[in-house]
Amino acid sequence: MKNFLTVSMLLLSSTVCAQDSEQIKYSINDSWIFFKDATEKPVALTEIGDRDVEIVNLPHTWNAEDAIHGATSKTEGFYRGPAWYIRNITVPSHYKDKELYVFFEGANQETDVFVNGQFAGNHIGGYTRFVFPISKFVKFDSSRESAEFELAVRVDTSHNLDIPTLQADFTFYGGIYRDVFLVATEKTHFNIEDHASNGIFIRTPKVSATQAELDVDVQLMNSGAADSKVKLESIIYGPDGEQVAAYSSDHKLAAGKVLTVKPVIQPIQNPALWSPDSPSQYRLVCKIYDAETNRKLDEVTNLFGCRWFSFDAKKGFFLNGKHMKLIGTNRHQDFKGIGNALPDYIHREDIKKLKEMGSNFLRIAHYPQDPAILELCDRLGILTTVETPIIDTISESDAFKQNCLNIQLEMIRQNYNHPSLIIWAYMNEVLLRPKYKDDKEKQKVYFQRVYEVASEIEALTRKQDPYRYTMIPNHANLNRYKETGLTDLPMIVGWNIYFGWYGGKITNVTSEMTKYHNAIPDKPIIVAEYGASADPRLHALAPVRFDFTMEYATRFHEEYLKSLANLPFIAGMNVWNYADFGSVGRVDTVANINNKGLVGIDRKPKDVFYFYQAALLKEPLIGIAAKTWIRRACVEDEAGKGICRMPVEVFSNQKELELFHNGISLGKKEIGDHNKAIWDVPFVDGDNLLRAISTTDKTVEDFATVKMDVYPIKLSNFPSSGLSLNCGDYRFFYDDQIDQAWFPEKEYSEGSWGYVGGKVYSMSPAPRQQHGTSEPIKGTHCDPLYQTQRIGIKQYRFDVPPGVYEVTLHFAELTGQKSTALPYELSGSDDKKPSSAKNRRFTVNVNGNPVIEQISLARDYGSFRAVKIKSFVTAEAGEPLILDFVPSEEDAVINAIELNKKL
Ligand code: GCB
Ligand code: CA
Repeated sequence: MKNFLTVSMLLLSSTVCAQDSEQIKYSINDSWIFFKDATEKPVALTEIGDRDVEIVNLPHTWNAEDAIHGATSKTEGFYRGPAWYIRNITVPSHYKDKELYVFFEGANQETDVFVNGQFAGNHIGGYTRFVFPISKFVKFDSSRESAEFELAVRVDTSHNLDIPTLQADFTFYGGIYRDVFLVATEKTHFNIEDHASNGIFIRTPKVSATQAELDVDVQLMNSGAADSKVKLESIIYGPDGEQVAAYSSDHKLAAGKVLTVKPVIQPIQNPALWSPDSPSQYRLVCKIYDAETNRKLDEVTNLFGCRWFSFDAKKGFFLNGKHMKLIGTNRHQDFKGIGNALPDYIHREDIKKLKEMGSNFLRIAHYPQDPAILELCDRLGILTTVETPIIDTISESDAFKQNCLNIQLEMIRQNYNHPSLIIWAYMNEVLLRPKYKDDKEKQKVYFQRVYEVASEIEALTRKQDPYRYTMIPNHANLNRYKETGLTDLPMIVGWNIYFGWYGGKITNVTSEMTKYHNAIPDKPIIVAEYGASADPRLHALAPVRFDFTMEYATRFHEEYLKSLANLPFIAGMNVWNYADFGSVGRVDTVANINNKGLVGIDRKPKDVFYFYQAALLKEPLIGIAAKTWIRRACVEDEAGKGICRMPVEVFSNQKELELFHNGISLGKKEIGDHNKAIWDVPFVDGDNLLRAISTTDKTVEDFATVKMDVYPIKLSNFPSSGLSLNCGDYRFFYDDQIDQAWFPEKEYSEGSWGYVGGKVYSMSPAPRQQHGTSEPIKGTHCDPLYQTQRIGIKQYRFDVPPGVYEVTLHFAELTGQKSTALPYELSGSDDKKPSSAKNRRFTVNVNGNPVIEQISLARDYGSFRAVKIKSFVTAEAGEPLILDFVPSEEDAVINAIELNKKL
């Protein structure tokens, strides 16, 4: 251990005596009776009657299933409303001398708690913790060993104009979706009633390499009816577990009161500094003893770190005097199939993954998350910013403002001691959808109100915590935020930018951000969001903006990382988002999912994850991008050779790599721009094993297996996989549910196969996507196949050997009434006017015989619905298979085709 404090150090011997007591805290997550019901009065277990109940364990959300509609609708069936959780709790009789609490880590969004039918408390806000004392509602009978009580919890997610979040691009899963605990303390204890904190607030106002000053508030609470005298012990342990110092003080506590004391703590000499590379944590253990009996009444441990940091508008971020570019991601808190009701294991795994990716920064957005998140960031060394969920818009009511302030205060009090936490943020893109578009005067008043609410939150935050920074993250509308004053208020301005995704170009990032910096030259900037969607099922060799391919997302991030890392005034940057997340109301290639994650909602890495890992991680690493695209279809390069060359990108932080394909070396390559090397791999039909190896520093390798369906140019040898063709599209599609690879269409050429005539369907005027539609398609999970279409198709021709063939034609009418407007639109809106479907009618003849006659997609199936029609044809020797599309009204269309040989 470093320098011991000798002057004020007391040698305390805390011999444990039999009656010693600490708070008892255990989860009460299991076996709750759950039902949806609007009643406001608590229902007793005996009164449940024939209600439709379920027995559930916490964490729980009632939206795990209805948040995922597949592609049936945008928000239809998504339950927002009240529901009840009820269970019985049994405690030992001696708890009658204790103070009982029920402690919630989070329930979305308004909660009322009743004990034995009596109201115990109400909490507003879906993302912060809360605690209610409940002793007075529990009846103890000393003749019995135990006491029982009924806990009834009403949770309500109804849209409430007074409660943030009002609207946002993520799913508002309802329920008690984090742990709930029963807490039993002695009558004298640390005050957990201060916004569900643990009653101890540690500040490190002045830290240097030689010394760290501590300023600690300890809140002692006497819940009893009599005054008490206590001794407070505060012991500091170093990162190595050795005791650094210990202090003791005596206090008198008035009955029913809280006393805040500041133990005199000497500065820590030569502190082990906390940083991402070396996240050394100190431990402050506080104990309360009964002054007379010396019985221990309570004990609480807090970890803290010694570090200092600053943001400079020109030079960026400094930690412990050293410059550091903050690079990382944002994170939402949901997971595939379980909504936001995550076991802590997943929270921890996420932070571990972020560390494995090499990131040093996390924006916990758009709301405070499970305690496990900050705990692990502290321990693994990831700097963080956390914020309250005031998003897109505000209500002008005083109740709304009050709720915002209260949630901000809860967030601060509950997360006060984390060394990883450096920024308190609030209000994400709050001017995205300003009200009163058509009444400029009224709008001005609204903007003033936004400013007023923001300035009160800012003042509260600075007062609560003078040693951290504040931030407001805005969308890329520089002038609007500047004019409203929202860029003046916080200490850091955050910008959420999507140049090259929703609009603009990725190559403009440098010039745009330079403009932003020059406009507000004295404010530190964090690019709090940037990202592009990627559906792991979609791939393209020449990707374009807004096409949802894995390859476009990789290009996007390569460009952003290069641009932003080179701008000294950008202090930090956070990818939007670490993982794909649920967003009821969003429609992209996967309905109800925002897929801008570096990993999927199931946490499977995408190519971009490996790109960042190679760029950021110090430990030797190789990541073959191909391993995320495990099943493909392609056409052989040369007739009869059975080989199809495709580029394979390999990311690495090593100098040189060698790639092997099915055991054969494809040569060594130097890692170039964007931490990668590219090989042209001669894929063969069936399994292709790729192995990349580097022996520069030490041996590192990575493997990938790609299963390829190589389609012959001439069908004389008809492939056993059949042909699966995605029409009107240049993208490869992989149906991961049934492991089927779809090849983008190709044009017919003599002796081969493909389409004749028609063009790629695109909407006019073209919205963000340059071809097809992004409307969800009903009746399929393969939306991208049906969202794209060849229109005006004349013919599909296959020069096949004789046999019986199965032809499956896939259609969807892409005109007509769309689903309801998005609750969230980033910049303006796509065409939302009701439009009627084209009344197209056409016949498909195969070798002259109609297999589909006078089909009208709109009339027979409706718009935006997948239609699959299968039929059989015989091709005689020397006879090709020709599908003629004959329109009677409007153009004929085709969205995808499958061809298989049966006999
Ligand atoms: C934003 C929002 C975020 C969205 C994101 C997107 O600017 O802050 O909530 O999810 O854009 O993906 O459009
Ligand atoms: Ca298609």
